Order: sequence, then C-alpha cells, then structure tokens
Amino acid sequence: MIKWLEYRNSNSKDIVKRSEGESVRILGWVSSKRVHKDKIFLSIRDRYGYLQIVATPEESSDNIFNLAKTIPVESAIAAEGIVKHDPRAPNGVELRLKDLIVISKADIWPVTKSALKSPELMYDKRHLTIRGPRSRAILLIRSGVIKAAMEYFEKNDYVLINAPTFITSAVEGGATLFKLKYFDDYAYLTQSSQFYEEAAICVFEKVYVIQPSFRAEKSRTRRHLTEFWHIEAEAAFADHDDIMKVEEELVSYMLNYLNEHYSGEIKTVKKSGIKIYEPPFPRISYDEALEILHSKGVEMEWGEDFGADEERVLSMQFDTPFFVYGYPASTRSFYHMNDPDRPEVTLSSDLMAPDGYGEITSGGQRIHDYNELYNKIISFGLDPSQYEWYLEIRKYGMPPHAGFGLGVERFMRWILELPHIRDATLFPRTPSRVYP
Ligand code: AMO
Repeated sequence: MIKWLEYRNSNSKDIVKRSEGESVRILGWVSSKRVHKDKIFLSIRDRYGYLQIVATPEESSDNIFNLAKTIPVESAIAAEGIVKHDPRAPNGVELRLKDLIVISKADIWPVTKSALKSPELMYDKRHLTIRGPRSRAILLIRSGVIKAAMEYFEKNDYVLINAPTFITSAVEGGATLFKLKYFDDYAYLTQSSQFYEEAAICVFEKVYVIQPSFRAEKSRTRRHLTEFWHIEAEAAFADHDDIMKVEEELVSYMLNYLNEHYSGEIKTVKKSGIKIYEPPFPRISYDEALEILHSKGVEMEWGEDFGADEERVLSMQFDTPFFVYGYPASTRSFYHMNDPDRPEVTLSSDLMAPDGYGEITSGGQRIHDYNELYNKIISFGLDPSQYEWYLEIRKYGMPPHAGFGLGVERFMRWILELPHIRDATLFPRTPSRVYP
C-alpha cells in the first residue's frame, strides 16, 4: 500500500511556488487527456484545482509514457514529475511526467457527449458529473455562501442553533407538508426552523440556523426544490424594519465575501463575475408592486399572492435587490403580525432579486401576544391544540421579535444566473427526483 504522504508533497496550488527543475509528487484524478503522437497532456484534478502533466518519450520511460497514453479518465493516480514554468500551461506551470501510479483505474467514462445535451441524463449521473469544472466551482461557491452567512451572524452576535427535522405541525401551511409514519403515529418534515428559533430567542436573543427545509411542492419550476438549505435568523427586541436591515446587510456581506474569496470559481461559472449591491435596498409596498404589475398588463386582485410569474414581471423592473413589504394578511402564514395602522396587511416582506429572479428571502415581525396569536390561529381555521407549545412560549415573557429565511439555492441561482435551481445543490431533490 502507498504511503500517501510520501506521494503528496505538492498539489495543484502549491506547485506554482516550486522551483524550476524540482521533482514533486501529487495525488489526484485524471480529469482529461489529450494524446498527440509524441506528447500526452493529462489534466490532473485535486482538492485545489487542476494541474497539467506532460508526458514525452524523452522525459518518461516507455512504460510510463504508454501508461499515460492508455490511462482512462477519472482514474485516481499518484504522479511524480519535474516542475516546468511555462506561460502556455494553464496555471503557468506544468509537471513533466517521471512516474505514474494508478491507484484506482476508472472504467470507460459513461457520460457521453450526447448525454451532455440531456439534463435528465446528466442528473441521473450526478454522482459522477459533479466532478466537472462547472459543478466543482458551483459547489465551492456554495460552501462560501454558508461560510459567509456564518461569518456575518457570528460577527453580529447571533448564536447558531440546530432545530429538529421531524415536527408535528405546519409552519408554512399544510399543503406543502411531507407526512411520514413515526412509529405508531405521524410526523412531518420541517418546512422552516422558525418556530424553534422563536423559542430559542428567549435564551439567546439572536439566533440563526443553516439546515435543510422540506416542501412537498408539486410545482416543477426552475426555482423550487423539495429539499432546500435554509439560512434563517430570528431576533428578540426587534421589529420588521430591523429585520429588513439584517437581510440586506447579510446579502451584501455574502456578495462581498464571495467576490473576495471565490472570484476564480465565480469566473468559471459566470465570466462577468457577480454584481455587488450595497444596502439600503429599495422598498416598495405590496400596493405599489400591484400597481406596477397592473401597468404591465398582469391581471390580479388586491389580496392575491404573487406567484413565480408575477415576481418575474415585477423583478424585471429592477436592477438591484428590492423589498416588497406590507403583504395582505390573506397571503401570509398566521404567525405574521398585522400592521396596527392597517390591520388588513402584515408587517412582513420578501426580498426580491432583480432581473426576473424574484423572491430570495421572506421575513417579518411575529405576533408575540398570546391572545392575538390564539385568535389569529382560529381565524385561519387552524386548531390551536396543534400549536400548543408555540402558543405557550407567548405566556412566558415573549418580547416583540422578527426573523426571516433565505434559500441558499435561490440565492445562488440568482447571483450565478444558473438556468435551474437544481444546479446549485449537490444532489437535488425535486418532485421527480430523489435519485441519486
Ligand atoms: P418561505 O416559505 O417564503 O418563508 O421561505 C423562505 C425562503 O426559502 C426559500 N424557499 C425555497 N427554496 C427552494 N425551493 C423551495 N421549494 C423553497 N421554498 C422556500 C426562498 C424563500 O424566500 N418561515 C418563513 C420565513 C420567515 O418569515 O421567517 C418561510 O419559511 O428563498
């Protein structure tokens, strides 16, 4: 068995610092191969990126040259070679091959050129196609999105909590609940960790979660997953305006962070890079949004919710993210506080991405008074006994509070202009896909 460390004294990132003529070893995968008569180019992928390795009959022994020629792509290898700085090489440096060990030989790569044209086939082979440079870059950026959010919340004194996945009652309406057998009873998969955050703010004042939420949304759109990652935050002694400020600050922080730390990956996905927006973002009321929609020929009544089509039309009118606030109570879940000055609307908002992308966050101020919440639950035709513990926290010192949720994949689809939300996640879950 190979002693791994002995076979990794360099990597695709470190190699640029190595001197001309130095002999180094790396571990990785053959991501592509070009065979010429007297030169073989292997592109090796490792944790850090790509490195060009060149085999020639002069510099490699016959055995090694032939091995380089015949090695199937995606084989895992250990290679040793001589560093050569060459401006024509992808990173300005390449390895001239001396030794090659096949650690795990790959079968013939099953994703053919014709499969590349079929998104469904590509996603059937997602366990393999994630190895491509575009998926690799998107997934790295995704890890940056999570890191950026954590950094923002930690800098602002929020406490990270973890909420349960099995739950007993709907946060965002029964229509999108996944129901499952839970021993002799039933449980649901969580749609949002918001209620658990609300319990936790009475300990920590400001909390956040980053974990999956589940929605049994049958809608097959480019912006819906059945399992998505949810960045949620909740703050005590805060109102609706306070939480909108947190949302715009967070979005701006994430954009700046990604631009600073992931510019290479971003360029792989989107040549022009991502746009940076600084707060404050414009705020328009639901009523103003409706007027804009009417002026664009969209027919809808006051009190109806904006669907994907309406959001697209609306967000085409903006070239920066913007809030729509003051949604009618009929369009929002029961927990939203009604505006005391205008009870038919709620103290809530959605942050819309511009250029047709639509909603990326949703948030607002919650009802903190026991009786007010109880009555709203009844007025929504819901059963208060389903919300017993959620109501009970209102009996023991619940201050005014507000919070929001941001979908990681929605955010990524917008900033990277991805054709479909599934491209933003490792193994997407949609109504028609729970495999692989
Ligand atoms: P909402 O249901 O609007 O609100 O969800 C908040 C954010 O989560 C993302 N999102 C989704 N992403 C991908 N696929 C889906 N099916 C999906 N559904 C939602 C969106 C959306 O803006 N608890 C409330 C928020 C709050 O008031 O705190 C909630 O979950 O980016």
